[in-house]
Amino acid sequence: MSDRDVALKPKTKTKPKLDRPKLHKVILLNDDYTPREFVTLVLKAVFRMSEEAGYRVMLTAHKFGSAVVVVCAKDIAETKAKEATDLAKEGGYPLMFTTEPEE
Ligand code: TYC
Repeated sequence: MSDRDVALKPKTKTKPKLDRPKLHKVILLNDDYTPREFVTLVLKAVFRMSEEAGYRVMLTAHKFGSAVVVVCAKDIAETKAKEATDLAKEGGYPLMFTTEPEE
C-alpha cells in the first residue's frame, strides 16, 4: 500500500457511556427551638418557595423529623443547604439543612 492510499478503518470505537451524575436531595431537619414561622421564611427566601409550599414542607419536617426540600445537582444542593443553614445561624437558630444523593 503506497502512502497515498489511505486505508479507512471502519469506525469500531464505541463511546463509553458516562453515568449521569446523581441528583442530590436537600433535607430539612426538625429541631425543638426554631420557630415555625422562621423555618417557612428560610424556605421562601433560599428556595423561592411560596408561603403554602414552605409551610407544607416545614410541617412535614416538624411532624416526621425531616423533609425533602428539593432535588437538584450536587453543587447546587450543597450551596443551598449551606446558605439556608447559615441564614438560620445568623438568626440565632439551630435549624439545619443537609444533602444526600438520591438512590
Ligand atoms: N419543631 C419546631 C417547633 O416546634 C418547628 C420546626 C419545624 C423546626 C421544622 C425545624 O425543620 C423544622 N418550634
